[in-house]
Amino acid sequence: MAVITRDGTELVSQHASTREMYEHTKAQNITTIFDRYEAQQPQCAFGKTGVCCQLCSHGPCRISPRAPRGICGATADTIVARNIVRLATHGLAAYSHHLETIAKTMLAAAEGKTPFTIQDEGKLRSVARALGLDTDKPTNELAKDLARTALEDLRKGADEPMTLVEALAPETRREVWSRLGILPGGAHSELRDALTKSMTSINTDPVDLLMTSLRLAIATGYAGLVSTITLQDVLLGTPSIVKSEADLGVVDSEYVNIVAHGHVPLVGTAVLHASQTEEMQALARSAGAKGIKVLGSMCTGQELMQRSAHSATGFGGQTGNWINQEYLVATGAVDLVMMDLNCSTPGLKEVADRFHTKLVCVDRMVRMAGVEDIVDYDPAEIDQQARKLIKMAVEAFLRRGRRIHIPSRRKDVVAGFSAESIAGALGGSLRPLLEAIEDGLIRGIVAVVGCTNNRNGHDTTVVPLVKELIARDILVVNAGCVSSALQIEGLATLDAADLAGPGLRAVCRMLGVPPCLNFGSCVDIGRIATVVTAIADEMGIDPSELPIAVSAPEYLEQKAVADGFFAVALGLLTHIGPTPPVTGGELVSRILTQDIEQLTGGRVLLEEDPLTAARLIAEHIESKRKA
Ligand code: XCC
Repeated sequence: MAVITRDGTELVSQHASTREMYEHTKAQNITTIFDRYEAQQPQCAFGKTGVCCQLCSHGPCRISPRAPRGICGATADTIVARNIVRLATHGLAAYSHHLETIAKTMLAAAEGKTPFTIQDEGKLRSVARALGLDTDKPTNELAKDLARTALEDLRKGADEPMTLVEALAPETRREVWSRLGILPGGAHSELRDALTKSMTSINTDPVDLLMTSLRLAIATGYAGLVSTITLQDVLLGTPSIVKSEADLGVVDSEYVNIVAHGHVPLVGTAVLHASQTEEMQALARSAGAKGIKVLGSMCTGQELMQRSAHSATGFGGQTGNWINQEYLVATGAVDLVMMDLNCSTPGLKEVADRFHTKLVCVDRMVRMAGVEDIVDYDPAEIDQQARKLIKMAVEAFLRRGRRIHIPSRRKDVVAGFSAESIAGALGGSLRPLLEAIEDGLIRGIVAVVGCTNNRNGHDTTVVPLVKELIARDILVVNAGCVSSALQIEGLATLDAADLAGPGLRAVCRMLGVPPCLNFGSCVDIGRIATVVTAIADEMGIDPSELPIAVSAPEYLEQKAVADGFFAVALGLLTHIGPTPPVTGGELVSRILTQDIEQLTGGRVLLEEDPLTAARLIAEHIESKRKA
């Protein structure tokens, strides 16, 4: 099977290595995502446009010209908006679990109850200052206060403003959100309210439901993105610029290969550290391996890569994004996959069953039918847990079959960008970057973020989109599964400056950075929001006035929906593809793509063609420059 791309060519994936592995799985009669995608065609047009309601036992109701209302009387717009709220709710719920896990680990670290220790004291003190905590306290006491502030914020009532929003959001934004009545309270209360509202016949006003989505998104921004990444930096270290590698060719058949797969980088980090001890290396050698490699996959992999300057050796590189997971296991050389939250697909089990690969759930939320190995992360036990996982991987290595097929491709990568590491590279401040934007050498910045999606072919939208943006002298900062796509296609190298327009190329050469700055995982959208806030502060304007836009060109799941609304709430043009299930609601579509700009300054751009999207984004950036 193949996806027929816009230019008429047949393509399942942008990446030669993934295509090679797809042919390899087909030859072995292994069914994978591209086959299942085809088997699902044609997909339901009602679901695709968002006008299917399955909430009550009268349903499913599907809106059509013949039946313009559901049995209860709900309109297409009500159904679409209610479905969207429910998607955003899922997103915030998963993010709040991530923050809670990190905050509890920080608390345990400060109490000496886990091997994790505070790695970035400077960041701890600066965020504590912003939150109004007593920074005269010793490090661990302050870390406890910070962790407790985050945990308390999660549990506040809906009518109690979030401390994280008050302290970390731009003042101009807080004014806008307060005026619109969408300043969120505690994340858990917001989740309860949104779930209640989106039940059968409680809140059927599409406009109010959209405002609820914005409210959830602001909670997501500060209880899911900004605070999670900030606490993660305090606990694991702030990224610094580092060289690494990406693509399936990083799998090395001579090593015990352990894959860190998901979003929450705690187990991955602990296993990476434990794998470097002589005891564990000797264990691997005694099994006949050269040693142990911890390989990155999806967002956890990006987190490990971003901080790999801190971890000396052992990080083996990034294998790819979520669509690659079955092909990664089908190399036959992956011994163990640590599945943290989220994006381990059920299809992975079927492929793993054809090989020796052990799948292990390492987060209490993650379970998969047929997977019996469970090592739920526990900060107090993580040392033993890491060793146990490595031992399981070595045992699996001993059962490895002969059917090994590893594509040879691997690309050099420059990663580790953060506000701090960029400022460090620029001599201590972001000013030189802002001057390059003011002078017009760089026209603006686009945050290209989020997942990858097979609807138009794997990574076949994000790669041409980014090439077109940099050719138009627009700096790209990237986070999420798109990062792997850009790394594999060589866009995270210094040489990629050759593909940029003359202005951006000159800046990249001068600073020695790629035209796409890797910020890491989708949680690192919080890092991007922090940089946007810092730039707006530095220039004394609101984020909505900056020549900045966001693009999630291959969004997949519910966290991305919450992220997208957050970007709109921040006042930014937000390109989203493939088209989300909103087009069945005329009013909802109009609000999201037009009217909302009057309220937040941001709006949604729906466009599936990458070159058209790049042109429209560039036009938006030019209009902001003029203003
Ligand atoms: Fe999942 Fe992050 Fe999306 Fe990738 S980017 S498909 S969520 S792994 Ni977050």
